[in-house]
Amino acid sequence: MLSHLLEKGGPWVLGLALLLAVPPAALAHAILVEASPAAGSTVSGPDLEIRLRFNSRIDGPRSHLTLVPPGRQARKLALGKQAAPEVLTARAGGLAPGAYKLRWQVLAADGHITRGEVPFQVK
Ligand SMILES: [Cu+2]
Repeated sequence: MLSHLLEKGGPWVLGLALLLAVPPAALAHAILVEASPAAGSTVSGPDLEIRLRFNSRIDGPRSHLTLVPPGRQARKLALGKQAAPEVLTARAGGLAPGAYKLRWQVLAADGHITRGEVPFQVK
């Protein structure tokens, strides 16, 4: 099909095809665009639904969410089934009031790993 298009459209179609096939790498890194809980927010415990949305597809099985409770050891969270390719969800229970950090490390579709932290409070 592509060769057929190339015969008709010539170099212009080839240029477009290359543009679509090779997005700039910088755009394909996973960047967090939406977090629940939001960074700096205060949420009610003790149970928490976590949802992170990124700007690109995430390889769920090779991505990690870790919760750092106040003054205690970080715990790895089990990820829920991905509702969408760019969304990660998890559930945390039994959260005492205090300052928490949600650490994320994700593998994007372009093979690059990015990580970050979302600080929030539980009341
Ligand atoms: Cu990348």
